[in-house]
Amino acid sequence: MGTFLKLLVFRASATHDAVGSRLTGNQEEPLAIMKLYFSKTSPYARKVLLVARQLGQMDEIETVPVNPLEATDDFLAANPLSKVPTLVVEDEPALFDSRVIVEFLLDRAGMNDAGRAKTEMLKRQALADGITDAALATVMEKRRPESEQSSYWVERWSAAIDRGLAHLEDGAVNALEHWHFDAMATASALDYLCFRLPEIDWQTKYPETATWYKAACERDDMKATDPRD
Ligand SMILES: N[C@@H](CCC(=O)N[C@@H](CS)C(=O)NCC(=O)O)C(=O)O
Repeated sequence: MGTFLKLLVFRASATHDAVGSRLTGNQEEPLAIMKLYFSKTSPYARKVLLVARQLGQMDEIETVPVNPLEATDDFLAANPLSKVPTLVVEDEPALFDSRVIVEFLLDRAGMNDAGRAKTEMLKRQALADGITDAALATVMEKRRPESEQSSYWVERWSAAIDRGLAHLEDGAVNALEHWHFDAMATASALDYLCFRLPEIDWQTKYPETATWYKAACERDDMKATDPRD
């Protein structure tokens, strides 16, 4: 872990120990010391929310909905790229993108073991995020005037999604037996495909991945973060 991140983790947990809760009457209420800029329909933000839920960190996080396409000054000051998710911890410079935030939350929970298994999980997360990248780009392109859309790029993204799914079906999905961040990234990516690009009939073509996806969708945290609600 780099010095900067170590410092952030230390400061965040030290501050949390000191002021992480406040007394209201006789009840102790957790105090949110992290602010997550998110959008309900962002699959990257959904992944981060799933990780935070799994790590029991939601009490410490204030969620702030933003439309990154119509960003406020507050949000742009936090993330010059104007993308969600973005995490602000106390008065420290904001953290982005979603993979950096996942690392930070795992560190904060003391659950970030390095090693070969972690590298494989990062790779599966990259695969899932890559499918999401291609799907999101397709969705955005299709919202542009038809005459301005690039069929070259839409076909390239479509091919990337299909190869990504084939790679999942060929084995990566078998490694997703535990609900770790790689599984959360994959579930978010697959559900984004169903949500925004239902015309892609990937579930018939990739049945093992479809079975895994259906089971993931039964989870309470997946239901609680469903972008359709
Ligand atoms: N690599 C980034 C991607 C984040 C991203 O592209 N988020 C989209 C929403 S799904 C966004 O904020 N788009 C606004 C923009 O690109 O201006 C991550 O993993 O966080």
